[in-house]
Amino acid sequence: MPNAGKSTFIRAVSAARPKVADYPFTTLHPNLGVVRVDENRSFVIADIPGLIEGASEGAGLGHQFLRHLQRTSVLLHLVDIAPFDPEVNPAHEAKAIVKELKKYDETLFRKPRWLLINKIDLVPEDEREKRIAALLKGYGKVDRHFVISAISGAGCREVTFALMDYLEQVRKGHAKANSAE
Ligand SMILES: Nc1nc2c(ncn2[C@@H]2O[C@H](COP(=O)(O)OP(=O)(O)OP(=O)(O)O)[C@@H](O)[C@H]2O)c(=O)[nH]1
Ligand SMILES: [Mg+2]
Repeated sequence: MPNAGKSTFIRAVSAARPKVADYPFTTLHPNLGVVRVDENRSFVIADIPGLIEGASEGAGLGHQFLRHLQRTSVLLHLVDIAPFDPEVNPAHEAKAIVKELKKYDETLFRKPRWLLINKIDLVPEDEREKRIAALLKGYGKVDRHFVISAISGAGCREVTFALMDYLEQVRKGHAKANSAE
């Protein structure tokens, strides 16, 4: 979704410096960043414009860039766990995006997808467990999930290490980058 913190995340884990702002559709083009986990191990990450409901029919911008994701090994779905509007249900929003992805391209839908539950810093500590559980329940099946604060960097290194390990498995042929292949 727009405003979920995708550009903030790529800034946290790479040297890429895309614009970050508190309004939707800040990112208009994909940004690439190199994530270096140590001296000899790195991978490339792409930040794309946010998707919205109706994207597969042309609403918003994100669909124009989904084709750039065809060759990626894993998708990261950034979800804002603390939307500004308390009426907004993060699980509903997130599922709507997954539906768009499926409508747009089944093979993207079937790619490994990790859920990054972002903006945890905005949730009071005593509510975190409950809100995370509700999001996971509402979202449905997910390969892996991480709880992060892209703005403070909390939890972000764990994501990059897990990604690096996973990509090394993919490169060795031990894991599938795309279950449709
Ligand atoms: N409190 C808090 N704010 C965050 C976090 N991550 C991002 N933000 C804020 O959320 C707003 C949107 O962040 P962006 O990184 O621009 O979001 P985006 O997903 O790239 O948005 P689009 O490019 O419009 O699709 C900015 O005001 C960020 O500072 C976080 O972990 N915690
Ligand atoms: Mg952005």
